[in-house]
Amino acid sequence: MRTLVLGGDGYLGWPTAMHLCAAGHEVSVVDNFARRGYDRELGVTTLVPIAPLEQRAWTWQRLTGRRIGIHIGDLTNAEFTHRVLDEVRPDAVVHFAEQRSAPFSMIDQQHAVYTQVNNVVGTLNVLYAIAQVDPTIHLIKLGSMGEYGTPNIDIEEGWLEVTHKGRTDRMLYPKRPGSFYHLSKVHDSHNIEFACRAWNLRATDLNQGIVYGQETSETVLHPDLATRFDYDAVFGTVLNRMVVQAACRQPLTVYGTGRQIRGVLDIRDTVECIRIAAESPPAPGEFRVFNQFTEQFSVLELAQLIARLHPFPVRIELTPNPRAEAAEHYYHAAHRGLLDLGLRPHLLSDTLLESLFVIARRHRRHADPRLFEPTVRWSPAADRVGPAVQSLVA
Ligand code: NAD
Ligand code: USQ
Repeated sequence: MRTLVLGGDGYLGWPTAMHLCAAGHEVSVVDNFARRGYDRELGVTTLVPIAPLEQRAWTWQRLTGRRIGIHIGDLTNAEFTHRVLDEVRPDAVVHFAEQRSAPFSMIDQQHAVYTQVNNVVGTLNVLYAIAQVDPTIHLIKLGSMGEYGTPNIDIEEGWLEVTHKGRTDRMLYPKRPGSFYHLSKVHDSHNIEFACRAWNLRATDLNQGIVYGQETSETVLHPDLATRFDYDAVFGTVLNRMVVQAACRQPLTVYGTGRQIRGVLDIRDTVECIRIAAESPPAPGEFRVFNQFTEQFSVLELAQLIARLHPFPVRIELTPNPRAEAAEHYYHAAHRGLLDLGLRPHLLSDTLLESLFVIARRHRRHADPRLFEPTVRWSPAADRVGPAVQSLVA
């Protein structure tokens, strides 16, 4: 297969590109290095050092004899996006290339607008490029479990059969997300479903849970092939953050009561889910949705698991929740689709012991404990509106 990975310099995009290449795909990646730019803006760095994209691809080719093509550019540029698809002519496009932090999208108006323009316009350009270059290309789009929010009914895989006043229809599952970032994913999902219906495109929307871990079979081959590992309060996700907090002998920051429940998965399962989805495409016109997570925990349970397994004593600290989210709620989400296609999940407790604690310990001297403190609140900052919005979007 020929596969184009958008966002191929990112935490998940780079390991996925190598995983698909190792599985025999002919792989090219696209990135505009926006993520490395957010690091500079926020004054944060990945715990594990990462090589420049060209060096990653060069080392990969030297070690495996397989080439990963690189295209540098911004998906919000329609002409660039169309040109890359036309040049590569892929069978599948894997789309990771979005601003993916909920706190980043809630910093202020400027960051909310940037997030939605970057994500929604980028995805629209990808849809147009596919429709114009070759409508049989399979779009595999990374969505988020957070699109659903925490409804008081079971969460289905994308679709819900609704009976209303005696009539029944199959409808997109109603969404109630918790940040402007998560909302951008909802807007994407609606745009993609419409393009499948109106233009007969084929797409898989992967509503992924929170990813943990840093190592895959390919990233461990050489330090140049490592992927990033964020632990700061804006881009660090809860599990990766808490593992680094434990290694630095700092308290684990549980927001609120810690009773909020989330689906999680190992980074090795992410890359495998993408391979599985790419190699079994949906029919033309189909908008297929999978809920991509393997286990679910409350945030407090995650902290307690880390505390129980960690080699040194760990303190858990309940801190006031900077986010607006349900403190306690029902949570039961279907996630059969990928298991039915053959996914064999890794378990969090094994990954903590075999890999995550070791990585955090090895790199803990690079960690800046000031970055553990949550800095972004969900209430709107009154002091930053107006012209700055334009500059970030531009
Ligand atoms: P990341 O920020 O590490 O990677 C995203 C990459 O896309 C970056 O390299 C960035 O430079 C690039 N990018 C962003 N906007 C772009 C644009 N306009 N043009 C070209 N490139 C652009 O994020 P990640 O953690 O690898 O996440 C990848 C995807 O998976 C995202 O869409 C995210 O929403 C989704 N996801 C991530 C997680 C997680 O826990 N990390 C969980 C669920 C879903
Ligand atoms: N949390 C803490 N302490 C922390 C950090 C987070 O208690 O130090 C809590 C948050 O309040 C939240 C939960 O942990 O309830 C998850 O937060 P997170 O930052 O790990 O995850 P989230 O903001 O939801 O975003 C991450 C990725 C995003 C992806 C999403 C999947 O950044 O790209 O879409 O996970 S999901 O959560 O399923 O929507």
